[in-house]
Amino acid sequence: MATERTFSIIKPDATRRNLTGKVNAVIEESGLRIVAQKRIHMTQAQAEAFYGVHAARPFFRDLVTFMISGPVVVQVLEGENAVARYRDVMGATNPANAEPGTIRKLFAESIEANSAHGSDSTENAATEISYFFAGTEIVG
Ligand code: IDP
Ligand code: MG
Repeated sequence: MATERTFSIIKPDATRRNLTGKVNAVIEESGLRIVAQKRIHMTQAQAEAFYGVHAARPFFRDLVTFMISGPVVVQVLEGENAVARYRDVMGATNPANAEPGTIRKLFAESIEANSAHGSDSTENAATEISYFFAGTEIVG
């Protein structure tokens, strides 16, 4: 299996509750490496563009409002099969359906305020990483 990179966001519900370190501990204990990381406050335009694929979904406006409600931590994670592995480490979108020990089961407040984002394909990972990071900011 190849070494991959995936894109992660620690969402505003988690930064608000001072959980950045606890989320990062779950990531690192899974074996994934945090090879880039910064704390930012997304603009509305950034959040709308990032979640543009969901523009037609009924929850889109609320999701954008939530994502700009406070700071987030954007990250690049690296490891074997990182895209699929981080999806497993995060758990199901709805924390009620997430496996024990996953970030969303441990920390999420709701299906919307679910503490973490992770790319769903290697193609989307590359797009999402380049949206927030310059190549020189990623240090394996
Ligand atoms: P994912 O984050 O597990 O990939 P997506 O379906 O891509 O889930 O949805 C993106 C984000 O939109 C979710 O992480 C969550 O914050 C929010 N979301 C998804 N479904 C719902 C919903 O039914 N109600 C409210 N928010 C939702
Ligand atoms: Mg998704």
